[in-house]
Amino acid sequence: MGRGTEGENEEEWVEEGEEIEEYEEEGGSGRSQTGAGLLLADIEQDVGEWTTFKHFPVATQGVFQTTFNKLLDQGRTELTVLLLGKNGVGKSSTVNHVIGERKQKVNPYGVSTIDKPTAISRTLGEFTLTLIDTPGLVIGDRIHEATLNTIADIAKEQPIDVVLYVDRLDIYDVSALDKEVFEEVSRLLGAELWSNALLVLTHGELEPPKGETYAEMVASRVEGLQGAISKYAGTKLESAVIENSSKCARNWSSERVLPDGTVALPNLLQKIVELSTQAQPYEYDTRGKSPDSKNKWMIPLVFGAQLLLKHFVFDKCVKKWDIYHGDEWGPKQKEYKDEKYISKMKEAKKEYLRRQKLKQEGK
Ligand SMILES: Nc1nc2c(ncn2[C@@H]2O[C@H](COP(=O)(O)OP(=O)(O)OP(=O)(O)O)[C@@H](O)[C@H]2O)c(=O)[nH]1
Ligand SMILES: [Mg+2]
Repeated sequence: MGRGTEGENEEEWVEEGEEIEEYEEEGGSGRSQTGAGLLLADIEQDVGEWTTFKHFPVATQGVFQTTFNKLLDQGRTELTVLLLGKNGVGKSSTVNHVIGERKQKVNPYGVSTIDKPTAISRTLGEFTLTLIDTPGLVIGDRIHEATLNTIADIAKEQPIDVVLYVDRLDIYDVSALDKEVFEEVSRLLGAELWSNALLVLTHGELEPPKGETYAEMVASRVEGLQGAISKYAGTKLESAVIENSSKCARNWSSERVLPDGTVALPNLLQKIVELSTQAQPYEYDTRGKSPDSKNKWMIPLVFGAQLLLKHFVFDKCVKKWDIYHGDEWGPKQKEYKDEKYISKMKEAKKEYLRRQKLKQEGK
């Protein structure tokens, strides 16, 4: 195993703490289509042949081809993957890593740009892979709802096969902000999104703390996030670790390998494809999710339930109450049992009827 950039036509890596360089587009495959042929007005799309594919290590190319062929055998010619996560966790770096181009702007950690979501599609033979990169989900210490709403708009028109929920491996706790992110994602996009989600942990080339193995360190980070997300997802998300740095250790085939020997990129792609064959694509369904229309669809149901409740429960209770306790003139009324009172009432009624009769006879 070695280190360095040989073997791949590497993107220029923006290491943490480095100055942001003016972003330059990689020559070659992509044609930027800003404004034309967009999925939506507020997303940029870049579509092109995957000409840089040949720059991947040969072994990686083999895994990608075999994996895409599996989908083609099932009649699937496209795979759409959306990346989601807080700011600076490595979403754009992961996009660049997977397509093998320095396409998406990568910022030093802590410096965020509120960009539009960008869809990058690369076609290899009959197969097209689309990656949708999104801006970070947090502004200051608040959730960036506008990003989530834009994602909802995208997913209304473009079914998403797999969502990559990206976070960093080298953070050891699940914060209150993380929990808020999971809650808001579930509220605004619908908890069903998690059925299509894979947990992706960047910064995978990490030394475990003393007394812990690499596998234990990864497991504890994964379990922490899985636990917090499962409150909404109902299940534990599958996970994959990735190292986006070009300085990562490599195997004999020049592929980046994690400290536990996992060949990171092919492993990520295989997990993505596996998940895409297990779950129906995620499509945003407006019912009950947007704050404006939230629960409106329930109104007729609630009205129906109220009618049934009145008919089967409330009316019956009132009737029962009347039978046992009597209403104003019911059988349990005190006066009702008073013989004198009853005969007095009877007399009054007789007198009333007699007068009515006389009135009718004109007397
Ligand atoms: N060492 C290492 N650095 C990484 C890795 N992934 C990303 N980085 C660095 O982390 C910083 C942020 O990466 P980005 O890809 O811009 O993160 P992002 O999630 O797209 O950020 P926003 O778009 O601002 O939300 C950059 O300095 C990257 O170079 C990784 O796997 N390993
Ligand atoms: Mg980014």
